[in-house]
Amino acid sequence: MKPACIFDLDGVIVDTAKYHYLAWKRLANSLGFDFTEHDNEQLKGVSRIESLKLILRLGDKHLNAEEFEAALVCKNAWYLEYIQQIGPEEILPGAAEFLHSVRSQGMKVALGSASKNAVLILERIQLLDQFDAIVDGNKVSKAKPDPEVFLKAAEELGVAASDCIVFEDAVAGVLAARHAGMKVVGIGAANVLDQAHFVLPNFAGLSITDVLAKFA
Ligand code: G16
Ligand code: MG
Repeated sequence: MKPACIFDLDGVIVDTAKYHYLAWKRLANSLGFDFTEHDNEQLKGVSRIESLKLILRLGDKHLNAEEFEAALVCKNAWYLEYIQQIGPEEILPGAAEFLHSVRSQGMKVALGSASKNAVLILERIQLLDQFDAIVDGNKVSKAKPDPEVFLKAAEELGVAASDCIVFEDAVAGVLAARHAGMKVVGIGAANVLDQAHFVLPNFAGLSITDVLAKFA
């Protein structure tokens, strides 16, 4: 069977981490503590709920169930406000061309993201039509490193897990792909993503043929 590709969103297709950071920082400040860009690194690929738990631990702050829910709603409203502005110019280097190269080989493409805002973001950056299946935070109950998101993506594409290549920028995402029994290409720093089969700094100048050659 022809291999299929599954892409993470934030950090692979587009850098939404900076907008998540602005919204989390605004929330932390409203609760009376600060949240740094360094702390934000820990949130990459982590679901909204788990991110808030982590931030509250960092700020040594306790919220009751009602306040916790209100904080999630508030953060997301601020995040949506920031991403209203994004467009195709925010697509990460080479990512759109890489997607086109995958499709031109007749290979299927899925999104496997923790974000509940994935469809909105893909619409804004005008890449929604490049995906045969979208599995996002609205469709899964278990966060990465659980393999659920990628296994669902393979199922929606009708492709065996062992025939899928995942592209991920987060450690939890690389582990999720491994747990799913898939091949995984890390996007980012090789020393951080050392569980990936191999790591690329980004997609600039690359096509799927370069990646397939590495797995041959
Ligand atoms: C992304 C980000 C995370 C974010 C998560 C949930 O994951 O990396 O920082 O917390 O989505 O996003 P939302 O609040 O929009 O549901 P991914 O899996 O696309 O890298
Ligand atoms: Mg990511």
